[in-house]
Amino acid sequence: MSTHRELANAIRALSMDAVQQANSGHPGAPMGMADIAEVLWRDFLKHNPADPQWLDRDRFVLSNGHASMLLYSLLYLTGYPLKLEDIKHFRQLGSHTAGHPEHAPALGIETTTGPLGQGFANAVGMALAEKMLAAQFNRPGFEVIDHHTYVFMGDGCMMEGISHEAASLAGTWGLGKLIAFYDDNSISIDGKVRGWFRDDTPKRFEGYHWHVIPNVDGQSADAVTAAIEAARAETARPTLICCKTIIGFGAPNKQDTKAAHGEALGPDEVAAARKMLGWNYPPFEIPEDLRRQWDCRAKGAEIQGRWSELFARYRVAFPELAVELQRRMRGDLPTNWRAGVEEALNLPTPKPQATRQSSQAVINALEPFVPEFIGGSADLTGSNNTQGKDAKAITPEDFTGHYIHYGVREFGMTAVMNGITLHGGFIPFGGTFLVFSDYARNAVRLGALMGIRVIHVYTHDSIGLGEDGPTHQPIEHLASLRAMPHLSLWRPCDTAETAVAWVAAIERRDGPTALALTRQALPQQPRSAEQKAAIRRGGYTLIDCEGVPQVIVIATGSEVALAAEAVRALNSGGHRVRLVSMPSTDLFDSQDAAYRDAVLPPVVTRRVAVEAAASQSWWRYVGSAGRVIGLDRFGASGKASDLFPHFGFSADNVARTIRELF
Ligand SMILES: Cc1ncc(C[n+]2csc(CCOP(=O)(O)OP(=O)(O)O)c2C)c(N)n1
Ligand SMILES: [Mg+2]
Repeated sequence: MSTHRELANAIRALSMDAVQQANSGHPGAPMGMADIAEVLWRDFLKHNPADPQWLDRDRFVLSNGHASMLLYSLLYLTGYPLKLEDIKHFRQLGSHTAGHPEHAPALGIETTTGPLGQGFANAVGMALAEKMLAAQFNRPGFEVIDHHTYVFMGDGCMMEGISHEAASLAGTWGLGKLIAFYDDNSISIDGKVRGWFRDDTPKRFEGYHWHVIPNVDGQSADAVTAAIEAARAETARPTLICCKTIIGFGAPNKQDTKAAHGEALGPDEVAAARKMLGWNYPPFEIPEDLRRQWDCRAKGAEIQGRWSELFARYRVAFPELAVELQRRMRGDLPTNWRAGVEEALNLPTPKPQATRQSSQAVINALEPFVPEFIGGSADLTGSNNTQGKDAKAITPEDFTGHYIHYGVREFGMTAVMNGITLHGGFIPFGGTFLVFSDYARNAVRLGALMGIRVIHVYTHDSIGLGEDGPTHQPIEHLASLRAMPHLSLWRPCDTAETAVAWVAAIERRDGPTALALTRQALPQQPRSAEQKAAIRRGGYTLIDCEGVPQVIVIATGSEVALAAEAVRALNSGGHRVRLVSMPSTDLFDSQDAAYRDAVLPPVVTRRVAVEAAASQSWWRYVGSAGRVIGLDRFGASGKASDLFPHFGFSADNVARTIRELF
């Protein structure tokens, strides 16, 4: 039997060798946290490396994602499908061992981390999902959902503001199965953190109602073991284990300095570290007997086997619940989903309605069909219209609800939603004002990068929100969200388009969707069945003319109605103008060329786009001969009905602009 230290040194050796070979990466945190990781992964973590996606596994998140070699070492050593070859190709193009961990559930990488603090918030989302799923599916004697979420975080995660949002939520909810390890090594990139980070972190987390275990020697396997046992014994509160560690532990000349943080140690220091650690093996070589002791597959199979027996009995006792749980964890939609879609697409639309209210109606229509819905808002429930009529909110005492009051925490909400989706079993959506999507933006981006289903409900989508003024009026947000790869954005013009947007968002399994919705009422546009079906293509002809159009007008959301007024007037005066409604540019762009050219015939070069937002999105559609009626300045405080004409958003101005092109 090897000592804990010998086993941990396998992580240190792999990490410093891989970083040295790549001549790039971060050896310090993996070497400093190796002792903690060894104890957690070998003695406590409930996992089966042979089945990385077993639904009741413990979740592990490396929030200090720069320590990626720590995770890769653990995955390789414990027997996940990650190979030694992958580790030798650390940070090389096309390898599984990217610079920072990239979501790969089949390999055991639970989430993409690197932007500090967000992994921690993802972990809070995962722990919340576990608790909600357990509340919905466990039955007395059948704890089929019963796992912990462990997260490693460094000084950087602690300094980031999002750690406040996420920790505050976790403490409020009492997520007793969330266990965080703080790598308290007093070093960040610029050096000793004392000059820029003196928080009393234990007191801070006690203030959030966490169970805090301070002053743990992170280099002592015994101390770490005792701390994890104490953390697991606490079931009512999340636990923070504050571990004092030495960055780069084992590298004699660089440990405990910023030099160990983010660059290869260099051949001399790597050799010196081998000596200090007593590691007498060549690079990338782990002696067989250490490999054997690290391999967690046999133990994992046994633990999973016990769960499978429990689940088999659950399946007999509660056959419907068992099938439903498995469906939800796969992310498949319910078998009667089409019936829900029919309801949503055929909502009565008698009168003008704000699209945020249309969205509410769609949520109400879909909610009985989609039990995995978990709605929410960053304290704007009444404005975002995100709470379904039968969706009761979760509370610290009752996690069976389908709605989350996230409080005023847009970034935290968004990263928590990512965590919920990553855990599985839910389709989260959360609301705020479009202008505050900026606060949440990097979490939206990570959701897009990971390709996960999360729905962002952004209301008050233009100057149309009126009196709250330019601080609240989004301008560049639509363009900037459209610039984000793999995010699907919808800006519907009425109830019919809003319903299609929601259905598309829910059916889009491999990426997030943002819905930009109005505060103010919009008229309902008449459509043929064919036009209705074409909404799903992202852009379609809403009003056509006889023959080849002289001018094509493209509009979105609240500007469709005023463009329609202008186009109808011109056409009845004998002109030939086509109106294209373009609620989703990304979906339109993904259509085949024949469809796109049918909607926007290349011969028609006289084009006008109308959107009460930054013009940047539209030049590629209207071309250099075209016009954009947009808003390339900040808005103003005033009534929406005054602001729209003031900034040129009127049927008259649209008609005038079209006429200029005849
Ligand atoms: C949001 C964000 N800002 C900045 C960075 C760049 N960065 C990577 S590591 C790091 C310092 C982190 O310090 P710490 O968490 O203490 O890590 P340690 O040096 O102890 O490994 C910074 C600033 C980042 N990855 N994410
Ligand atoms: Mg540090």
